[in-house]
Amino acid sequence: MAAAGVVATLIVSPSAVNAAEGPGPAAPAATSKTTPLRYDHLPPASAGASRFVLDAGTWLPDRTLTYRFANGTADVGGFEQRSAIRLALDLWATETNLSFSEVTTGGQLVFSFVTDNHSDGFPFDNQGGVLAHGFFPPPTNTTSIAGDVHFDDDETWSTLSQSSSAQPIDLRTVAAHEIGHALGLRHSADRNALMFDFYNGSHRFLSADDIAGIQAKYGE
Ligand SMILES: [Ca+2]
Ligand SMILES: [Ca+2]
Ligand SMILES: [Zn+2]
Ligand SMILES: [Zn+2]
Repeated sequence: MAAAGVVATLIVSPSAVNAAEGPGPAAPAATSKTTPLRYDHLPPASAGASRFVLDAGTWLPDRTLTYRFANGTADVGGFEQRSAIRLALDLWATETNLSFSEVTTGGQLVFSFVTDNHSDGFPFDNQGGVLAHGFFPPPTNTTSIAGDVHFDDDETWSTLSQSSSAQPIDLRTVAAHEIGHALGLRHSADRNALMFDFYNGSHRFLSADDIAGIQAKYGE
């Protein structure tokens, strides 16, 4: 976790940072619980894009990445929530030559549940709206926050499959999307991709576009 006061780079360009921090025209309002919700503050794929978009960050040459659970949510049991996140990691590991190893201190990908302002410059917004966020790898982020995933604990989290964007929110799906960012994928322009920017219920698989993206970055 970053020290208090550190403003991390969740997104790359200054214009994108401004869009994330203010109610800019590019940020659609998605406050109804029955309409798609934004996974995170990251901007959509730029106009003209048609598929996955790679961030410059990468964990290479590392191929075995470490992860840690910093805390949990009270919404579901500890075993179930950890399993959901491990299954989300496995989605990506299956399609690449990356593997993930759990650690109890440190860790490249650190998962935590937080609310409101949690000292990284990207405060959460109560229930609805933004669900989570994930931080790109180095060198996009040069502090330990690189690779970390924060879940908004003002959402009601579930480990059961969900057919809409209504509460509760499918932890496995949101974790899988944010892990995509933590590995260096930006939002895809492909509406069928897990890495499309809106959550509309469970998406517990990688689409062809997601697989093409992660393999473009890390190989098969
Ligand atoms: Ca980290
Ligand atoms: Ca929220
Ligand atoms: Zn996202
Ligand atoms: Zn955060």
